[in-house]
Amino acid sequence: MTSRTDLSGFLKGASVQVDLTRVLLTAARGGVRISRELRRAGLSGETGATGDINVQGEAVKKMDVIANQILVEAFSMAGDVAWVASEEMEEPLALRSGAPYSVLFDPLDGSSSVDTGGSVGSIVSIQRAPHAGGDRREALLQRGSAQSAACYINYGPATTLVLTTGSGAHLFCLDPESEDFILSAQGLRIPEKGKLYATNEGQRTYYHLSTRRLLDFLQTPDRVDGRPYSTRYSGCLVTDVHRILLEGGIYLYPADTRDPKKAHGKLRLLYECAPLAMVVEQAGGKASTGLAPILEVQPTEIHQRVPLYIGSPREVSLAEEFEMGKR
Ligand code: AHM
Ligand code: MG
Repeated sequence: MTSRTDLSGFLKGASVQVDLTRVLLTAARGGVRISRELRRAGLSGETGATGDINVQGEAVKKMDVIANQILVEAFSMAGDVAWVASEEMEEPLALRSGAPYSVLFDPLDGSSSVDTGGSVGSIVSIQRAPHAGGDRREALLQRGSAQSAACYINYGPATTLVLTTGSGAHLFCLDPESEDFILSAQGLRIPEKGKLYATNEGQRTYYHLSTRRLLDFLQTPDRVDGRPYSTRYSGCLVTDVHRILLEGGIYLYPADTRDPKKAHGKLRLLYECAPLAMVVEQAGGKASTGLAPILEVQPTEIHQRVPLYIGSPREVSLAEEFEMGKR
């Protein structure tokens, strides 16, 4: 039998601080429980919508609520977590005064795919909590570059977890029997250039001219440059970014002209874009708003949205050139 390294053994071997290790293991255990619930959702009546609309103005799925409860409960019992903030909660929740970390998460990304058997994900950002606790909003509004760790879990044909603590990005697969995450690839490297792009092109009419010109470029044949690109879009950010991390290319959810209230696109900075940016950058990729690095954006609100261009360095730099009007 080949030797296996589980998540806990990996973090120990990598000399990750003990308290940060506990928080990451808590996130992973939450992911195992969510994975279990997802597999049973069709049998236990956990599909469909609750009828509620969340703080983002989006219909809440039953599995959104369950996944959120699982993570809030897990971090509540962890002891090392001062605050949690979630896509599904209007306000952050204070857990333990003086604890070293705050955790921000999207409990079930792409949840509209649950009822139709598509892949979904969880995204987790871990940042240092300020010593004195501080005002709840101020304390959590940290740049992505200040994150202590970030991870995502992709619930697909297999459940996979990719994490970083700032020393590379590492891939783990869930063993469904032992329910351990087993190291599958250490020090992931995203291809410098890819052949795929992921975006909701049905909304192209609403994209700014600069973005439409970028798409035109990606679609224009050029054998030497490897164009046209192919589209792969699942409707789940985690799944699409995971594919791009492994195969190269670019995911974009740009700003658009459709809804003045959402002039910055759809995706949330603190618990979607920043943690994915940390993971992808640790694998040698890039993440940008089109104008600036995602990790350098100073948040002003918990549920702040930003345009996102993420993936291989070549394609993200190209997208920046279009969005900055250099091409
Ligand atoms: P969610 O967190 O409410 O699921 O929203 C985020 C999702 C992403 O996973 C996905 O890439 C995007 O929204 C899809 O949006 P659209 O339907 O506009 O393409
Ligand atoms: Mg999401």
